Amino acid sequence: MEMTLRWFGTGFDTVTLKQIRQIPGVTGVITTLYDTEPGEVWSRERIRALKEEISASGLHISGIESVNIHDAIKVGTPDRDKYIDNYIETLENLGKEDIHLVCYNFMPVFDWTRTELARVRPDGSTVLAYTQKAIDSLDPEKMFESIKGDANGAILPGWEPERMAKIKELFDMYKDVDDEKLFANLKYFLERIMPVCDKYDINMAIHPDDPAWSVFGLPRIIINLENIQRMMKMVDNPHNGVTFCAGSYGTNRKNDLPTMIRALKGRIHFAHVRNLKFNSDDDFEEAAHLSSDGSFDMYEIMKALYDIDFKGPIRPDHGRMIWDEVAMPGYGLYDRALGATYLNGLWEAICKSQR
Ligand code: CS2
Ligand code: MN
Repeated sequence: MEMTLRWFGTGFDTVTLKQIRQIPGVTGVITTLYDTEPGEVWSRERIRALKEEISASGLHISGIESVNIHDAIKVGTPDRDKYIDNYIETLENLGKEDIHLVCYNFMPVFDWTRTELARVRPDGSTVLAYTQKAIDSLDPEKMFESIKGDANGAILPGWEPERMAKIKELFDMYKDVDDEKLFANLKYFLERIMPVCDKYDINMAIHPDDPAWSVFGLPRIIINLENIQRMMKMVDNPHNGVTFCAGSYGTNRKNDLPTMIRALKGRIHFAHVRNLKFNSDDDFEEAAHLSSDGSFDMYEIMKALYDIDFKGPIRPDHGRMIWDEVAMPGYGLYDRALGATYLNGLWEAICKSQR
């Protein structure tokens, strides 16, 4: 595996490449062109400029998170082909610039969903949290309004204000889309992009829906092993794989994370490793990466990745806000650096104990 950190780009991220370079063992970044909109073509020039900026800091691009999917593709509207053509052009440009990993998601309307962005934990740190009670009493169209005050001024990934301004239209677009329709639209998209992935050896890594169940009655399909296997079978190509996000699959306590990892051998192209603390089955908060701070056995998760001979990038995922840092919720420097260091420590111990 390669240890990496997500970086949103100069002007968007409070964390600098220089800081990332100084986290022991982190050699790559997972990045994006944060100011592009879903459906837009990424030019080769901009991709190259991003690459050069990152390599000048002594790091390299380990993958893209995300090239977002236009809603027309997820809904399957008549103009979807135009947006798929653009997506293919973006993949071609990434391939020509020697980038071989793309994380994306197929969640309708909202990307990840949390009801709080700054829940205070006993140690005084703040974290993202979810409680079903709050969702049940919330008007979905007010969701964005209800959390944006806690965003520390950051644009949250997947919660772009331009999209949220059209929230009514978005809900309307999805009104006839159920799980089956969403699967069919995903299949259509994957079938069209696989030739370019084959040509440039690009691994597509779908990110799970977070939380891993339907929110506000919207269909959500990338939620458990059965559905991932269905997705992989319906377009059976090794380039059609997954981002194994422990914190997202782990929201559903029926998902046995190490077992899932072992079952997905060869098709996990990217891993997000983080921990959650459950207060009840439908109330959880994000914890430090350390096993004892949350509900997951992080050793078993890393061990499973080791056992399947995982060679792709791993990144710590959301971190707590600690030491008075002001940053995008989940994406400060300090706690993710602690997370990366802890995961590297587990990995070293696993490797040495296997000798
Ligand atoms: C991320 C997602 O911050 C997060 O929760 O894991 O926003 C993720 O980047 C996207 O869903 C991937 O497309
Ligand atoms: Mn994730």
